[in-house]
Amino acid sequence: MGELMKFKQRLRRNELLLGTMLTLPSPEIAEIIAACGYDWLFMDGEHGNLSTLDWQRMLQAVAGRSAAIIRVAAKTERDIKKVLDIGADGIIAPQVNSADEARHVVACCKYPPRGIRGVGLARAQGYGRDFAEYMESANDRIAVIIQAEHIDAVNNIDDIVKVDGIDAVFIGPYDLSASMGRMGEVDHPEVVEAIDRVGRACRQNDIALGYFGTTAESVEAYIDKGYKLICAGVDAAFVTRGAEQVLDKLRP
Ligand code: 3PY
Ligand code: MG
Repeated sequence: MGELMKFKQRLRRNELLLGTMLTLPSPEIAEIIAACGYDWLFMDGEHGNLSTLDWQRMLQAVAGRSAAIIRVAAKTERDIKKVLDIGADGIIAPQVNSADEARHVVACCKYPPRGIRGVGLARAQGYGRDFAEYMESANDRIAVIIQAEHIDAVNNIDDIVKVDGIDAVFIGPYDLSASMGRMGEVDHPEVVEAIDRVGRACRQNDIALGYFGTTAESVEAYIDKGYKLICAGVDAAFVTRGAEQVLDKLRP
């Protein structure tokens, strides 16, 4: 549980948190990447083909070396409860486009009376051994991260950032660009201006900012802009690039 508090504390202190994305249902890859020293892992249940049991095995392999933040497939009480119960350090909710949706996500992450998270024995509380301590602190310890990745979210951002309980807003540049009719053009001036609008609203409300890029180079501009929750690279792409490099060197 120590790692859990540390991630939220570091987010609150506005420290740079470097992460990468895991999309493959492999405890071994999670173990290898965690051992590299990433601050956090973006475990993707939205596009990745991962079950709750896959995530649990991956969390066991990571063993607290990196914070494990799971992106849920759907912003439902059921999906969010399941990933928190297995011991995720926080969740990322995709496509949060209004203040009402943001309020619902926060409520799903919090036990009553603050929210609607169901109570049950699970790995998160040592299968019951740490039940009382977890119940007491979970509402404060779990990181609630919402994604701004649609032009509707940009247009509603001033209301969204006022919702109590949001720990970070994470930009999804690919979906955002797609929603603006510029799919994949993440550096197009109109897309960058939309992202900067989100950035300004978050800064005014003291909310940490996150950004995703497929390479180190693609996130550098956002680190320079003060974004702290950075996710660079994807597990499958690491394997592809490494394998291609060797073959390219050897092929006559
Ligand atoms: C996007 O770019 O749409 C993402 O969701 C990245 O996390
Ligand atoms: Mg997205």
